[in-house]
Amino acid sequence: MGVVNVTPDSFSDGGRFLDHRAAIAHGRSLVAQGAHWVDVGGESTRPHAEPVPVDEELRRVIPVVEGLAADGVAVSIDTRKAPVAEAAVAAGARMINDVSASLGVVAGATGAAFVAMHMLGDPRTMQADPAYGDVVAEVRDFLVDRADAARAAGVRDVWIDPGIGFGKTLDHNLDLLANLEVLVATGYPVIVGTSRKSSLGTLAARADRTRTIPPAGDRLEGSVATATWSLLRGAGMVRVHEVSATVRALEACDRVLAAA
Ligand code: PMM
Repeated sequence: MGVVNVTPDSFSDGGRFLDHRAAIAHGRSLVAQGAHWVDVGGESTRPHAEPVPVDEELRRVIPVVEGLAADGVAVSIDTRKAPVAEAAVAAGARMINDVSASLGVVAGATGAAFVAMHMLGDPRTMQADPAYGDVVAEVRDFLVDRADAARAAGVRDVWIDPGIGFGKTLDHNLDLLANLEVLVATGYPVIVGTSRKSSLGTLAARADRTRTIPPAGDRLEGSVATATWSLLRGAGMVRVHEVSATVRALEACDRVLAAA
């Protein structure tokens, strides 16, 4: 899944694709690089981000969803708002990617696929000292509950996502990635989004033996490594910004696996 953020302030690519034509062109190029899905979002969920009004989110995303869907692209809408999800599906989106895991009923009513992601709190507060007893078990139990509810609401294609970086420290994120098989064992297909996230900046600074955290656009190696790790450990999809590099890495791993 390739990412198109139509926002002024996303941590990873904020401001680059606010123009609808640029966003559509970027989505098309991600498909040409090998993405099966394009995830279109109009509200930044980076730590401390303020919510965006519905009208503004609609204005940002609907023309982009329409433009890509008209080209036959499988579009996912990244939103926490029912009216945005409904309008996006009406405009051609086939999946609702919901970081609040609360739109299962909307997905059921519209016939869209659904991603239930785990987040502790909301973007304004989530990185203020997140704490768990057992992060892997708690995330799994939450996701199974939300996924079961979405199924009961009539959604046929339900995905679960541990929500890397959403109310989690570096150690929480590593724990979730190291124990991905616990999520895979639920039987729900798993999607993972590590791309460009701040934990990877921290790890890159350690690898460089400096204290300088590289900016979001310079975290490719960790993004590709963790996407590859996730797929090898059983995830069914990864959400990434750099599609071409990820596809190349996966192709190399696939060849090795085929020869094993
Ligand atoms: N991360 C972001 C936004 N949406 N959706 C899912 N399912 N999983 C994620 O990890 C996720 C998401 C934040 O990153 P961005 O700035 O790249 O959109």
